Amino acid sequence: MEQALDRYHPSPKRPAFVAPPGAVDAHCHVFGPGDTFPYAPSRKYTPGDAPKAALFALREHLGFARNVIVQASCHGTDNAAMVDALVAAGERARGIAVVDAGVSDEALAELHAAGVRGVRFNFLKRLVDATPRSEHVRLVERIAPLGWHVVIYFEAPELAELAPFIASLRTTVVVDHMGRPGVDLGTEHPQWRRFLELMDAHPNLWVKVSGAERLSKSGPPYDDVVPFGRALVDRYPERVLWGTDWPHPNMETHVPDDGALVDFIPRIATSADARRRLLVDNPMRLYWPEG
Ligand code: 0GY
Repeated sequence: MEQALDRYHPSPKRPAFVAPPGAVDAHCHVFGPGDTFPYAPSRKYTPGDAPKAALFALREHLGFARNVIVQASCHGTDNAAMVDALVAAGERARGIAVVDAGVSDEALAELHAAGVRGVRFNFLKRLVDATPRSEHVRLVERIAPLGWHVVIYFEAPELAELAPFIASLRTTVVVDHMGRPGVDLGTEHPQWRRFLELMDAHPNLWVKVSGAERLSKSGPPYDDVVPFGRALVDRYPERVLWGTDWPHPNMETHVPDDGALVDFIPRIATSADARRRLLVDNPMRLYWPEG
């Protein structure tokens, strides 16, 4: 197992870009603290603690209003740290859980009451052991009646194999981190075209234009990711979400400055209308449909 190298940025800049009122950071995590919410024995990495108070302080510092907190692999199927953060945040947060297909109806109802609105399927081999596809199918049947959706995390080379499964899903499906393209391959590469074709063919697919710090080969200010993010925002203005990805586990190249990531937003969403949809209208429709 990797050592805990991860620490989030201790003093992110205050962004120059002022987010519209009600902006949602739709992809972030809480980690631990480990002495209260132990990390899963099956985890593939041990993060530095990133507790809810630090997330909420960041939200205020960046000028955002709400968070969608995504269960990370280091907590396995124990959603307690994420749920604790949701309960503390009240209406200012929603959650995405990781659960087994055998989860009880009672547990699902409790998660829903806390603010969970979906489950995450993680296909990254460096993060999780493989789950049989039949388990995913069974779980989707369990969560669909709650009105929940599926968040899916894969890397672009895996898409050809995963596409039939993704296409079979009838819930809303949100793809993490732009589908993790190889940005050095460029936007004309078949790998990227395949992802756009899937998005085109399935209006229930959404995508997070997050993860610039992970996708970039050139590093801050992530110039090489701009064409990818902008293509998605332009093409699917009503199906894009954005998130900080705080606290950025498993970063090997640099410690991302979350303020700089916020300043990346106007480079990929180039009109006020596109930014309002990305940061407010779309996440509110998906996570706070009651308004
Ligand atoms: C992310 C990305 C990563 C980690 C996880 O569940 C996780 O542990 O999602 C990663 O290492 O790429 O979204 O936080």
